[in-house]
Amino acid sequence: PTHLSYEFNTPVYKGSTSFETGLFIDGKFVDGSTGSTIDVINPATEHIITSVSEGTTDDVDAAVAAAQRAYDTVWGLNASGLARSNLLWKLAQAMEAHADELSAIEVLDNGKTFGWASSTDVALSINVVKYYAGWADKLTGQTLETDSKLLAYTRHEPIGVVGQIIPWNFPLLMFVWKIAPALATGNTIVLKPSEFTPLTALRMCTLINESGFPPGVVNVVTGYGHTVGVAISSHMAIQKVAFTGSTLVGRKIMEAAARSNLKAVTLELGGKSPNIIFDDADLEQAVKWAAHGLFWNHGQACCAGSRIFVQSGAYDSFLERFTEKAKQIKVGDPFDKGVDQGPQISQIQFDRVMGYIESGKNDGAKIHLGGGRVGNEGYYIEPTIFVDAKPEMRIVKEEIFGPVGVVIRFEDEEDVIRQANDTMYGLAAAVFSKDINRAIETAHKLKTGTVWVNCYNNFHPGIPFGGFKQSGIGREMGEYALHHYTNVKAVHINLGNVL
Ligand code: TXE
Repeated sequence: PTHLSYEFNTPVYKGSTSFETGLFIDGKFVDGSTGSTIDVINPATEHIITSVSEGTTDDVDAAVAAAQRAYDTVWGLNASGLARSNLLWKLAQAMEAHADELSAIEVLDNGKTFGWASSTDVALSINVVKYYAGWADKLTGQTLETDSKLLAYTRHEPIGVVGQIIPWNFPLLMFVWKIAPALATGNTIVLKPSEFTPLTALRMCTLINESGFPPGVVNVVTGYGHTVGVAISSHMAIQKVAFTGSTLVGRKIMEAAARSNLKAVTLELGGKSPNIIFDDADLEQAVKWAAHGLFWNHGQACCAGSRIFVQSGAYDSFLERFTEKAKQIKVGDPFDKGVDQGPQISQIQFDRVMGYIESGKNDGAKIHLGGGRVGNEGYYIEPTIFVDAKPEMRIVKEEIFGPVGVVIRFEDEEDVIRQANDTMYGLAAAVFSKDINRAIETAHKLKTGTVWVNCYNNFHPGIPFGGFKQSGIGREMGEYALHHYTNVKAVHINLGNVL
């Protein structure tokens, strides 16, 4: 199979990596059935980094067969919770030993800065693996008595072979959010990374092998959505599919699941999250978190706070300080020191984001800051703030997935809650106020799966994350995610002679 050897000689990281980039099936790297490959592009330079195997429907079949074999023999009901816990813990330790290397691969492949890759993507990924290592030997059902002579108990059994399809914005973190709860509960996996960012997933496969997971427990098939993704979501032997990506594709996954074997579906989709700043907020804090909420990961976060609602009394002062803050964001090579924002992931996403900026201008909103490309190589876009936008404009309604937000003035609580909830999405929201009663009351009225009060983008392995409305189905992380990877079996026992 194809192979990547890379020397990082950068201001923030010096080191090297070397790993195979074929399909990872049954514990081995193999070529795809047709032998064709997909080029992987560095978004900071637009140059090819390497190529990975292009998987096919046949390759998915081979991966599912390996996963089923592993499930039936060495995993599933044949591996104790303690054994699964130990393996997950070893994987977390292997990731710790290779943390800087994983961060560097993520920067190369995705364009996020080294600082964020290591402090968030890699650090949180390691903690998520440890968190689910802790669950693996603590999974229990219930005992239920309905009559003195009748006893029942429930078992939370693994589902079997599960399919997982992930996007490019947090390649390693999404890989771990998906595999860790599935492995803790005893499932085997066929996963497809994004065709734009397959590298950390493949590096993880070598760490999974080194940690001692039996072959076939985790299988990774790189390839395109319309081939490998469709094969996974419509596979008759895959009992559950978990997806993170666009709402458009989320719909297709559900359709494929419905048409094939009615596999269980969990979806983590897009958002257009409101960030509400009341007059009585600590403005310095609000400005800091609003900038982080909108511009973190170059706006490529499903929970990005892209609609910033500011109450009239604080509007002018917020806008002035927020603009100052956004101007300080240094856009550039994500391997350089002091850089805050790297490139968007691809030419397609660059064009899409620039298209939204154009649409905002054409619809009559005003660009308050930015709006242009940075440099002429790499997919860099200026931090961009729109004002004077109307609720029906595309920049207010649709997910832009770039460093582009709208600041909207509001008058009172009722008004802002109505506007905040006026969206098909319901992933996240934030409220800034020093009045804790007002903040909590507002938090409870927002129709979103997460509300941050006086902060933004806080994540913890134990706290569930997921969407209301068209932002998704199910929850990632926490105890909640375990439920999506188990089937509940009720066993009835007749202790007497009850009929
Ligand atoms: O995502 P896709 P794209 C949003 C964001 C972005 C837009 C488009 O608004 O601008 O989606 O991004 C696989 N069957 N989000 O087009 O296509 C695909 O190969 C099965 C939000 O890159 O949804 C990849 O592995 N799978 C989101 C994964 O789906 C299919 C993160 C996601 O890609 C498939 C990413 C199919 N028919 C984008 N078609 C978030 N929630 O964070 C594609 N895929």
